Amino acid sequence: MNLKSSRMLALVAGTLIACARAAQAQVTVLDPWVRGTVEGQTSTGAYMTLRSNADARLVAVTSPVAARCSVHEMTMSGNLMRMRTLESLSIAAGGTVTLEEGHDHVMLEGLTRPLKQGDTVRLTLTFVDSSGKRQVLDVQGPVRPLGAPAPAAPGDAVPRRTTPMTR
Ligand SMILES: [Cu+2]
Repeated sequence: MNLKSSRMLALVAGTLIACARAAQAQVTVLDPWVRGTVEGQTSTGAYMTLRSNADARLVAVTSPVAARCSVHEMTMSGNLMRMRTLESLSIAAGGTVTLEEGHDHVMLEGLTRPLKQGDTVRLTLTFVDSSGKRQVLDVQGPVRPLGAPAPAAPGDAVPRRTTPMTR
């Protein structure tokens, strides 16, 4: 094998390794749930913990029970809590992002029906990794009634958010 062809081989091998790495990006959704509603209420929140072994972004959420789903960031403006739509939500490699009440959450708007305890809500989450590869995950979130305490998050003992958000 001459020098030129061995260089070519190294280049091909490098590309294959890069592809294999990109293919490994895997997001896991833990403990999804949705807050129940009362008659006439048209929006609610969905909560969950997201984990990824590689850099990834949550870029879209859809649900059959809502006309629109988006990721909202909660910020304090003086004494007022404000919600703002995020274009995407970043999860760093090996990191965890928790969406919980009073903090960042998935907003379901234009609800097609009231959500009662015992219902399950399907959420379809689309993630994109750093190579542009998409991963679509369907999860089923149980409905917890208004006023019921939120379940203990799996990572309660660790800081709520370990990865920075995309603004
Ligand atoms: Cu919101």
